[in-house]
Amino acid sequence: MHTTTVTSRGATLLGVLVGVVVGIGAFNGAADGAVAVVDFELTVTKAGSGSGNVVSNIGAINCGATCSGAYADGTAITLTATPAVGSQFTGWLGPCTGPSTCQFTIGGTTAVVATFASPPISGKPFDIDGNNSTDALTDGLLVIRNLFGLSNAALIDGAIGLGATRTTFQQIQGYLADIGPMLDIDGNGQADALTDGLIVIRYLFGLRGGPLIAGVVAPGAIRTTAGDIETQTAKLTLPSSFPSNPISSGAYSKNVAFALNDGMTTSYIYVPTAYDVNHNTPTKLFVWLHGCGGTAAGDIWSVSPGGAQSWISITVGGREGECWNVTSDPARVMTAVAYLKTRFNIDPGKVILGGYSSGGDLAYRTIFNNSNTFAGCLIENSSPFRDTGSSQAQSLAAVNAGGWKFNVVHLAHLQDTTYPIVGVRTETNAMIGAGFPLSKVEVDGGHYDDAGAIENGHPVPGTTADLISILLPHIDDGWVGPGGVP
Ligand SMILES: [Ca+2]
Ligand SMILES: [Ca+2]
Repeated sequence: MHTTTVTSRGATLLGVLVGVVVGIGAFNGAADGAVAVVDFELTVTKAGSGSGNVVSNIGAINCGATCSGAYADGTAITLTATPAVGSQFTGWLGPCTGPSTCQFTIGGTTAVVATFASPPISGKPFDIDGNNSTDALTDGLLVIRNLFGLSNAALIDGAIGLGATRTTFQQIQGYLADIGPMLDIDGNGQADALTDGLIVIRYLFGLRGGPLIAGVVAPGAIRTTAGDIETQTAKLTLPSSFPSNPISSGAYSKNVAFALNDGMTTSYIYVPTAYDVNHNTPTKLFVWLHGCGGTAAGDIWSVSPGGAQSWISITVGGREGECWNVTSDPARVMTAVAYLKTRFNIDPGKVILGGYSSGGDLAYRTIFNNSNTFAGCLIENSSPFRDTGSSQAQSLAAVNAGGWKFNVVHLAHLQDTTYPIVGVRTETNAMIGAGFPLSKVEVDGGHYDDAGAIENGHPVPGTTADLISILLPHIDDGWVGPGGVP
C-alpha cells in the first residue's frame, strides 16, 4: 500500500505528513482539516496457455509490461483484455467474473487474474477430457479435484473417459488452467471446490432446482437462484449422453447378441468388452440394416466381430426375411436409435448407419432425412437414390436443410446385376459433386456371393466377408457428426 496525504492548509503540516505511512485504509484523522487519501495496489496476473494484453482506463496498467499500479480509494476502474491472435480471453477472476470488461471500484489491495487460452476453447468447455461428452464421473470429477488442488496422477486417476483427447495430467491441468474463470459458476470472482465445484458435479449428476444449489452459493455471488445457476452451467456443458433408463449389467451379457423391443420394433444388440457397464463413458454405435431375405437376428453377428470392437452394434428388426419399406421404415430406424440411447451411453456424434441392398436403400433414405443424427454411413451393393423413394434432388435438398454432409463409404461389387456399377457410379459421383466426403470401393463380386463364389473368373471372399473386412474398419475412422444438433 502507498499512502499520500493532502492537506487543505499549511505548508508546514504538508511537510510533516509527506512520506508518512499510516494504517491501511485509515484516514489519519489529522487536525487542522487534513484529509488523507489512501492508495491501494492493483495487480493484474495473467494465466493460461495463451497470451494477450490488459489495459486500464486510468492509471498506468498496460500488461504487457506494467501489471500493477496504485489507485486512490474509491476509484472506478475499467480493465479491458485483448487476446493475441490465436488466443482466447476466457475471463476474469478477482473483482470481476466472466469475459466482458472488468469494472469495479477499488476499496482495498486488489488482485485480478486474466486468463488467455491457446488454442481457443470450444463452445462447451466442460468436456474436460475432450471425448465429446460431459459426464459427472469423468469431467465433473476432474473439475472438483482440480478445485481442491489435486494435481498430477491424483488429478486424473480413474477420471478419463473412453475416447478422450486429453489423457495426461499435463494436458488436463493445462486445459483446466485455461478454463479457470469459466469454473466460477456462481460468479463471485473465485472458482472454489465447495461452491462452484459442487454445483458442476451436482449438475452433471442431474440435480436441478433447490437440490442443485442448496448450501453451495458463495457470498458475493452474482448468480444465486437455481435458474441462473442452471442457465450458466448449461451454457458450458455438452448435453450428457448418460442414458435416462440405463440397462442393468445383469440384464444382458457382453459379446452375446440379445433382443430389445423399443415399443415399435424388436432389434438385436451386441455390446463389446470395451463398453463401460456403469454407463459413464459414451461409446460409438453402429446401426445395420439387412438386405431382402436377411434378418436382424442373423446379421447382428456379421457386424459384431467382438475382440477389440469399439462400438455397440444394433441390427434393426421388424422386417425379418423381408425387404424394407423405404417410406415407413425410417421411423423404425430412428425409434430404435433413440431408444438405444435411453439404455446405453451412446456418443451422439458417433452414430454410424449401414446397410446392404434394400438395407442400403433404407440407410440412404434415413440418413438424408435425418443427417444430423449420424456421423456417416457404410453401404454395400445399393445406390444413393434409385430405390430410396426419394429423388436425387429431394434427398440432397433434405440434407442441405441441415447442412451436415455426412461421411460415406460405398462398397460396390463390379458384377452386381441388381445395382449395375454404371448407375451406382453416376449416383455416388452426384453425392461427391454435392460435397459429400464419399469414398468409393469397387471389388469383384455379384449382388450376393457366398464365400468362394466365382466372379470375374476367380473365387471372391463373399458379401459378408467384404462387409467385415472392407466396411466395418471404417467405424474407427474417427467420424464425428453434429450429434443431433441442427
Ligand atoms: Ca468428457
Ligand atoms: Ca465462485
